[in-house]
Amino acid sequence: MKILILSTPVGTLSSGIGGGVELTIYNLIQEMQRRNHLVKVVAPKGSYLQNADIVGIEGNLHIPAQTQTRDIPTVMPQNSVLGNMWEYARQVQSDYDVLVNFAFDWLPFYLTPFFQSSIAHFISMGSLSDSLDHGMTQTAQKYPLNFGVYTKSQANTFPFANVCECLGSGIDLSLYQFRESPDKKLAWLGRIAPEKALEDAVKASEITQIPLLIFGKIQDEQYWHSIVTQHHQAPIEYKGFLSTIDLQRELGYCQALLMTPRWVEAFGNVAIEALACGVPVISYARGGPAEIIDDCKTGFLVTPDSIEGLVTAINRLPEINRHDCRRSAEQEYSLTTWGDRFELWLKRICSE
Ligand code: HBI
Repeated sequence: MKILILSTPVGTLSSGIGGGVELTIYNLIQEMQRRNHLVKVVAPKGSYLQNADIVGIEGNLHIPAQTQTRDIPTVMPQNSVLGNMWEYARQVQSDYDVLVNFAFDWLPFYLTPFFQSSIAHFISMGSLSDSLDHGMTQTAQKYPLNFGVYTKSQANTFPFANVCECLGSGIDLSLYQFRESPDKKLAWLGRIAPEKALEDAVKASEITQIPLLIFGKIQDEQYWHSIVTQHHQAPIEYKGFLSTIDLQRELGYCQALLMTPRWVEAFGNVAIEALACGVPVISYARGGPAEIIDDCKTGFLVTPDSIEGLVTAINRLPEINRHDCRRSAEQEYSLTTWGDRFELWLKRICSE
């Protein structure tokens, strides 16, 4: 197949602003190229990914949807990079068998019937706004095969849940080293922004006095600053936004990964990255992580927003066998298994 991937308009690829979508797009390129498909990516100018053929497009970035309230109207910034990306796609569409949209924005859904080429929509988050839900639902009614999501719990946040193809996720397991014996420290990993509720993990670290290593892009400076000032006693250490190789090396020495999503996390790639290193995952029982963690076997599912629940789970970590964590990543989340599902989904859309 000849595949054109259209990225998220909130940031350049490799900036970290795109969160899990950046990893998903990177993995999709690798996996489809490995299967001898031709892959090209359209993304905001300045984007970079290893061995990817990227067309950089000028224009203004979009506001991240998760920072807005549900009732926001559809907004198109002046000289929108998304508008320019889809104008490019319109011009070249006949060179491709399928376009894969990763933007969580109204425009690509609205444009679908205007294009001759098939457009596969990969939805990267749970429902965030009524206007976008409406736009997506209208397109889903016309193109019921064309909506891919990570998980069932993510799909269930949308009115068109019944037509969503649950594709899960996957990582290149060869990049992650299993580590048997950890140091006495915990990890938190992700975009540092309010919907990820880092403050809960910091409070758990304060109570247990176990050092917490924090990895990820500081997306909301003010939010980060408020955490640091309110918890200056907490044994936390910010490690920055690391490459996969460096991240997995540090992550592997942790007793567990804490996941504290305030929202319905669509998947939680960080969970399978931890499992791949043999690191158990303790998470609020909501969204993607609740479908990834095998409770009491590869980690613990905790009552959402309960700090004491996190602390109780941390004290139960000796019950977990770290080999079970690595094994579950190998069985469920290899790149090839995920690539098979994604390729099949695209082939079905091409042949419709
Ligand atoms: N917000 N408006 C908008 N558009 C996106 O494509 C988008 C977003 N917020 C976050 C996001 N995409 C993804 O990177 C998430 O997976 C983090």
